[in-house]
Parts: sequence; C-alpha cells; structure tokens
Amino acid sequence: MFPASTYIQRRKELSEAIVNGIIVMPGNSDVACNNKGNTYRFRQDSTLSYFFGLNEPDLIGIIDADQGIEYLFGDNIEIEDIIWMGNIQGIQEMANKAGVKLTLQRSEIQSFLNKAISSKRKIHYLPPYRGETIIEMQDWFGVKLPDLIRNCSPELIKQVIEMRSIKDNQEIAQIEEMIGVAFDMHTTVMKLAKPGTSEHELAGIIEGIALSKGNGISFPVILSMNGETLHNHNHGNILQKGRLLLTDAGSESELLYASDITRTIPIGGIFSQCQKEVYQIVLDANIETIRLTNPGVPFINIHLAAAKIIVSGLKNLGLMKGNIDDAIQNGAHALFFPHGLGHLLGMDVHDMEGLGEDNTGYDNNFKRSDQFGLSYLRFAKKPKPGFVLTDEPGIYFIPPLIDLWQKEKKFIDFINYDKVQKFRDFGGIRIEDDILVTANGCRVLGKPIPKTVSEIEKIMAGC
Ligand SMILES: [Mn+2]
Repeated sequence: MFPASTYIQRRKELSEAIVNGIIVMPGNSDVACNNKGNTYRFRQDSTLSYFFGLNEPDLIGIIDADQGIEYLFGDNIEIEDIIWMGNIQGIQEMANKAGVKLTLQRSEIQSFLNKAISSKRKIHYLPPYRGETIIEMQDWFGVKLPDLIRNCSPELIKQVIEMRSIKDNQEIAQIEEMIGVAFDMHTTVMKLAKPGTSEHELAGIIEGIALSKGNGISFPVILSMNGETLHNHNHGNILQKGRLLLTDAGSESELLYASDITRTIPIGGIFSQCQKEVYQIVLDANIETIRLTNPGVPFINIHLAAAKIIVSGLKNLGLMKGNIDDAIQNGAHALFFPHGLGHLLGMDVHDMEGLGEDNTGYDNNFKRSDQFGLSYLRFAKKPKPGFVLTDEPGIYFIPPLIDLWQKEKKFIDFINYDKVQKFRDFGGIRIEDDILVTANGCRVLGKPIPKTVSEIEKIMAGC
C-alpha cells in the first residue's frame, strides 16, 4: 500500500468535489470458479483500491460528502477464519491502514443505506460490472439492473476519471516496475521462440514470470503466429521458422498498476527482407507518434499521423496507391490498421473502461467516429501531463477482411488487392510502448525493451 496519507488525500479531494450526498464504493468479493469453495484468483475493484488501498474481499467504502465522514464496512475475524486462512486482518486493522476512522460490520450496510434512502439523500455509485456486486446492489436499492445502471452518478464517474487519469510519481513508479516485469516476459519470449516450440509453452512461461514478480498478468496473454487476430488468446500453434510471432502482454503490481507491451519477432531469429520492410513502417509509426505526443495535440491527430506513416509506407511497398490523405480520410488504411493507436493505462489495462470508454477517451470537443477502424480509437482527446497512454500502431493482413473488401470492390482506388493477396500468410505486426505525457511532450516509461530490427535479432541470436 501507499502511505495512508495518499488515500486520505484522495478521498478528501473526491469528497470536496462531489459536495452533496454519500458515495458508495463496493469492493469485489471472491467469485466461484467451479464451486463456491474454489474461487478465481481475487482481483480487487480498482476504484476501491484507488481510494482505500485495501486488497481484501468483501469491503465497502462509504464517503459522506456532506459531513466529510468516511466508513469502512467489513467483517471481524473469527477463529474459523484464522484456522483456514491464517492470521488475516480484521476490519479495524484494515481501516487503520487506509486512514479510515469508522468501521461497521458488513451486515449493517442495508440499514445504513436505508437511512440515507429514507432521508432522500443523494447516493453516488459507479457502474457495477460483476454479477455478485450487481445482485447485492439490487437489494440495497430495491431496483432491477436497468434502473441500477441508470441511477449511476455521472458526477462521480467524471470526478473519479479526472483524478485517476493523472498519475503521481508513486503510481508512475508502479507502472515502471511492471514494465520491468514486461521486459523479462518479452525478452524471455525472444530467447525461447525457437521453431518447434509451442505457443502454449511460451504463454505459460511468461504468465509465470508475471505471477512470480507481481500480481500476475494485467490481461490474458496474447501470443500468436497469427498476430493479425488482434486479441488472439488461442495458443495452439507450434512455432514455424520464417513466421512472425506477436506477443502482447503485461503484468499487474500488487497495487494493481499495469504494464501493456507488444513486440513482434521473427521465428528463427532473422527477419526476412519483406518482414523487415513492413516492420520498419510500424516502428517508424511508433517512434514518430511518441515524438509527436504532447498535451497540446488531440490524440486522434497522433492516431492519424500513425495512419499516414502506415499508408505512405504501404504505398512504397506497392500495397496501397493514390492520394495518401484521401485514403486516410475515407478509411482505406483500416484494412491494415483497423484499431486505435492507444488507450489510457493505469490500474486497469484499459484504464477505467468500466466507467465508459467515451467518458475516459472523449469529451465535448471529440465525438467518436463511426468509420470502420477509427471507431475503435479508445482515446481521442487532448491528454494532460500525468496521463499514461499506450502507443501501439500495427499492420495486419487479415485474410477474411481482405477477401471481403476485394469482393465488395472497396477502396479499389487506394488498395492493390493483387499484391495484398500475396501477404495473406504474413500475420500481423504491432509494437506497443507505455508513455507518460509530460508538460511539453511525453516519455517512454520503463526499462527499454528491444524493438529495433537489430536489437531483436541480436537478443534472439543469444547476444
Ligand atoms: Mn494496449
């Protein structure tokens, strides 16, 4: 945990910004996997963790914004808990760590809320996303799911996003530590990706690294020769010499901060000339967009700058043609680059996505596009100093999409389908770094992970 003063300060800021009513923050509970006694690995709710720092199940934090009083609801430890779980903390001990003075038993939550409801106090809560929490909250407020969601507090969503978007030095240190773990994960893949090895084995080894050095992976490992499938969690292939291997993986710290890194490497250790040419386009897009990112420029413009580098590179290779700006404006590049350049990163790998993607990445000045490709851009607005974003351009050859567009004669003025068809076994390339927006630019966080052609070939050669 950070010092209690961090959480006290965060709650104070929130309480002052919300002004009226009570803020209810349910933490997560254990979730049954195949039976009640065999649960999934516990993952705390990020917002509860942000404001209270506690990583135990079955807690509820309440902040009374009118009176500036905070409560922590949880249970005392019984002898049975000690027998089965060891010397775990009771609610009072947890409250002390979080700097909260008042504790109540979890069984008292309903009567506490009933009082607030009957005196018509404003109740603020964030959109619930877990079945267990939803069921419980339906009881608390006597409403069904649609109303439960409808009654979420826009004011609380806005304030939590505002606070969590700006990372302080303690949070940056956590993210950088997790990029250090991602360094180990990705360089391990680089060293072990020999022809004949299975994807499954590599995925398991790097997940183990994340578990041995933190709280595990920050999202399910993406590791595949079929890197053109953007979120490919199928690890069923045996590595073949000459193919590319895309790995998108990161780890999560005990305080729940994430890293999210992608590297693409040649199986066998040497890029072919063709792979090298496409790789270099993606790398140029990655490096140039990092150079361009700063608080004065909307991130959508940086995304479009990546698209421009990709289109002009593909034009040089004869895969695209025509006017570059027109191709981008019409969305023709999305055949090769169908996703957004990046997203916020923090305690969630897509930070605060549960509070609404448009609430985190868009504002009054930026509305989400409905154009294929651009519509997947998760973050479009101007970033502020302290924002942590990913920068992850890519080029993919997705055979079903190529065939569909060719059949529809889509963008025939911009795409050389005959040439593109020759790349249908190419796979995909993505290069992803985590960046911190500063007062006048940005910096790549963490220990640099090999990403140039020569750096990757060198480490794969065992140097
Ligand atoms: Mn990412």
